[in-house]
Amino acid sequence: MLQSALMNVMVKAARRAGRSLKRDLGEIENLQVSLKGPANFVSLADKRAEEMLYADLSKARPGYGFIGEEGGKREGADKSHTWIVDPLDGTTNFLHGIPQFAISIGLQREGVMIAGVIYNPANDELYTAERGKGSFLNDQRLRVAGRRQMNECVIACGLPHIGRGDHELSRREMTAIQEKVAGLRRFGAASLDMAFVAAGRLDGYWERNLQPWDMAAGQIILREAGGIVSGIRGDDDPLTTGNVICGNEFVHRELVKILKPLEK
Ligand code: 2AM
Ligand code: CA
Repeated sequence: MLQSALMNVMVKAARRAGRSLKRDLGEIENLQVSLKGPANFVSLADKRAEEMLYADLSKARPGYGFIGEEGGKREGADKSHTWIVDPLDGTTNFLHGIPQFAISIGLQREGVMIAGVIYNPANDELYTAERGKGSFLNDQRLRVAGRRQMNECVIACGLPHIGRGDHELSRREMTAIQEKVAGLRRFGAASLDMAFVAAGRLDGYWERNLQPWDMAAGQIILREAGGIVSGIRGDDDPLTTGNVICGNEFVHRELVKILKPLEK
């Protein structure tokens, strides 16, 4: 696959930070047995990965703004471009040695996502997309699944964490969806859930209370794979509302139909 200069920069940065996370994952597996656990170690791993990404991306594209989960917003001289970066999405999985986590890098120009990379270093799966050029998993072109019967669909969700979000609402949502679909899943890394929908592994996905860096890269990867992405209301922007529903056109519409009325 011929890669643009921009995609080269993003992929190289993701792979370097990914090598660091993968080394740290090995260490974490040893720390599980200690009483103190790996929590502090993970927080360092996370920060180290973000600093690597910031160093590589800002060196290659000086002046672009940078929004990262760990370091907050860093302004640059170029006001039209902003990186939106999660150095470690799926932190809880990583902490427990579960190999479902990723680095997520999105690039926004004038408020529109123009490129995205999601990389899981544990299994070396690299998802990429640029506006108008399609989505890829490694070298393979992606397309969302074509299912139109909800009872054949496998749908993923996210659940609010302890002390966050509306747990009662999430239970109502799960009950409503569970009764209509072939399978409900909860993987714990929003960026990869979106990438899985783009790859046709999942038919749809929804979650509330997310941050822009959880979804920025996923949004363009999904759209370039022919998927529909919105907030829970069906026509709102997930990066603004923090809520996301995605799937093919049919599944997206069905999920909105089921979930929207549950909001009070
Ligand atoms: P994170 O691992 O980078 O925090 C899991 O449902 C998804 O929710 C993950 O993508 C996770 O990203 C995200 N998330 C957002 N806010 C969170 C929080 N306060 N605690 C844990 N996960 C959170
Ligand atoms: Ca995240």
